Amino acid sequence: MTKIAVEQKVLNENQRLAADLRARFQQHKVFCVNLISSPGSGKTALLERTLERLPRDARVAVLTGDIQTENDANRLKRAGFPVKQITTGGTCHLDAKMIEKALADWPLESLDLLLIENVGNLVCPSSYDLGEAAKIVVLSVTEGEDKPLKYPSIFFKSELMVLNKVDLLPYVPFKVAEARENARKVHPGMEIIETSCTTGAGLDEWVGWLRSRREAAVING
Ligand SMILES: Nc1nc2c(ncn2[C@@H]2O[C@H](COP(=O)(O)OP(=O)(O)O)[C@@H](O)[C@H]2O)c(=O)[nH]1
Ligand SMILES: [Mg+2]
Repeated sequence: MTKIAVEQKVLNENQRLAADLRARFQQHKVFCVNLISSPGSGKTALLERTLERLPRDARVAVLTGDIQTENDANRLKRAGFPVKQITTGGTCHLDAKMIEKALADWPLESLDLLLIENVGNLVCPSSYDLGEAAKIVVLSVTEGEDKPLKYPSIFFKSELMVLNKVDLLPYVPFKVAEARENARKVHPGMEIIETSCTTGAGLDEWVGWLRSRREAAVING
């Protein structure tokens, strides 16, 4: 088989598993989001700040992916909600099979919200559906405003861009208006929320987005 044929077979198999996961999430009314960014944009920090803002009895769980280490799971567990690390051992993205395996002993009927932090990478994760209701791309102001143009696939497929680390804007030559324009060139109408995980700016808007998007998903099935 050629390399392309093998890749297509892997992606088709992933699509089948992701469709099963999506059906299970819908059946149990679990709103699942898949956070994607370069390493270091602040996915884990955003999830830490999100969990801190949720009520103690929120029915939320987190799966966090990295090539090695349990560091992110250890950070996220401090909030007291169920968290599992998926270490891929070299693979540059999460796939649907990894999610299915990680969920094997988590009853979906006990969850309303499943937050997935993908492996830090703007390329490969965009090709692997995890059964999520929404992909969210995180871009931080230290990465350059041209990234939506350089890595269009993930910006095209994400419903929302979280523009993080806005507290650093006084110190970096990052043009917010240009970054927003570039994101919308690739994905017209894309939602954008500016956040800082250190000052807390934009975090209420982000948590509000999660809440209202979840309600819409549950109502519309
Ligand atoms: N100044 C600033 N630093 C941040 C912010 N969000 C995350 N960081 C820092 O950026 C680094 C990478 O964050 P992390 O959450 O591990 O990113 P991840 O690799 O995308 O999960 C850490 O040192 C964070 O403390 C932010 O909004 N502002
Ligand atoms: Mg992380």
